[in-house]
Amino acid sequence: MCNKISVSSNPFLDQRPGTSGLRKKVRIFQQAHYLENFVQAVFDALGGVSGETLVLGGDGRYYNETAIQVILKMAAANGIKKTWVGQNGILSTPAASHLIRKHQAIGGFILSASHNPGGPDGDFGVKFNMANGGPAPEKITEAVFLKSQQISSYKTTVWNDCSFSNCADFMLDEMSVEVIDAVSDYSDLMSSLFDFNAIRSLFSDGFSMVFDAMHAVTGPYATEILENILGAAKGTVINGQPLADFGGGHPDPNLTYASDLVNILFSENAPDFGAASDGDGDRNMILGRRFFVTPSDSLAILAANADVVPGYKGKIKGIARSMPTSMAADRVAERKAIKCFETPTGWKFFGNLMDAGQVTLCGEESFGTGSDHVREKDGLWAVLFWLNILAVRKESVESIVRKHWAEYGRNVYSRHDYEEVDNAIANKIMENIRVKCTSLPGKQLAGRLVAACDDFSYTDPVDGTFSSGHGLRIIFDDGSRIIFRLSGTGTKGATVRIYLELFEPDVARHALDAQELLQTMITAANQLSEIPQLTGRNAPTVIT
Ligand code: G16
Repeated sequence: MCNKISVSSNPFLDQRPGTSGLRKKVRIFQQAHYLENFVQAVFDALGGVSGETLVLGGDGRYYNETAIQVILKMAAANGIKKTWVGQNGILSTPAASHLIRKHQAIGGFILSASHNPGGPDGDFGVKFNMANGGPAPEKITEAVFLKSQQISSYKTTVWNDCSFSNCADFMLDEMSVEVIDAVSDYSDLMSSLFDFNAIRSLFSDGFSMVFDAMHAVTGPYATEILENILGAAKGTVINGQPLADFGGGHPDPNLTYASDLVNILFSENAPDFGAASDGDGDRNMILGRRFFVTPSDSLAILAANADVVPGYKGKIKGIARSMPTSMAADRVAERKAIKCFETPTGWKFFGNLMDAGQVTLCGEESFGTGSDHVREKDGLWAVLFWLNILAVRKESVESIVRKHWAEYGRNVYSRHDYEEVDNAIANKIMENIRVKCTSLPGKQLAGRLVAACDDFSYTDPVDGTFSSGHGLRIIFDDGSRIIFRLSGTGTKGATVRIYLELFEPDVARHALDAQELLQTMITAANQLSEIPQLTGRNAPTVIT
């Protein structure tokens, strides 16, 4: 008897992937055929997947398991020969990227809405990563969208739901399924990159840290690597149990949402080091004792200190950063005479550069750092990189950052987010700025001379693909920048992001607070965008 069936369906008009896959409210994904249509559109856009291997897992949020059952049955009906699934359906995004590469899969579905809240009223997401382990590039996501608009049916298998609670092999119709413990694969990869013995000694010498897993996917990975393998004190990992609704929290590792960690690190008896990761384990926040490291500075510092890390010593071919990320890393690249690339926001733009061997380290201001060990940003990897540096340099986080600023100058940086703005108002804000920008070059703004204004576009240096509309830039003659951009990852209204950066070479001023140093630029950005008038808000939702 044939268990494969075809089910009739009609297109949904809203299945164009954003910055990182298709992210929507859970209730949207729960509509009949919604998930199925998107998954079939992916298989169709790939030109068929018969005989191929697939990786499947998610961050464990609400709807993860239901979606896995759906996708597995569809994978079998579409002719996939083997699927690797994370135990309990859980894989962190970097672990999934690693498995795709390791098993030479055609790609993998990663089920996550990253740092967005979960639960029945929260968000869900589906992202497809390609055979290189990285997020599908724009030409594929556009092809998926087109297929989703033409769809009339999808393929699935009539089969009972499977269990993923134990590591096991079984057949789903003609497809082999292997449920694996992804933590051990990932920790092996980490031990091949970092000096685990040095980090073990650091902890045995009394170094203290707190890692906030935010009830998201990194808990089991962090507990195994930090506490069990590296010997950090029990209890180092807090909020370590993954929960379908992240304990009601917002699993976004920044100063606002990782407040448990921030309170500990800014308290009287703060530990030496603090870190957090997000819903799917690809983001990271780094804190020293009463000290916050901006993601842009973190990238620059990892690059500057890469030679103390075994997996990277003498191996940094180049660095890439997204356009709104501060130019701190550019200074390191210049000093080390290595290439530096500026890409649009979205990890998918780094893939070609890494595949072509042009860059080793990549980073984004949105708490993303990673390297060519996988094709995703990697939260725990960044934490281990920092631990390796701390183990060798034996200095505090603050001292390492201040010495870095003293050597290279400080790229003072901040991002102001206005979340859940009405879409029409957000578009008006961007349009206002766009119009004003045409006459700004040559004029003074925030006490600086405006050198240029544009809407950032990018031509991929490897395959020549052109991509536009990635953010309005005001660039001053001293290199300072104000950038306005709409987020591509929100699921409710629009998020307006304002990125502010200035260069401060004067060490005496490095001790000052970033908001204070950026104040004239903040005022200018508000006046130009008219955000207070148009939104009725007098402060951003989140400042990082
Ligand atoms: C995703 C992308 C990142 C991007 C971030 C923010 O991260 O992978 O490359 O920087 O979104 O994007 P936006 O500014 O458009 O909201 P994640 O961690 O959400 O997958």
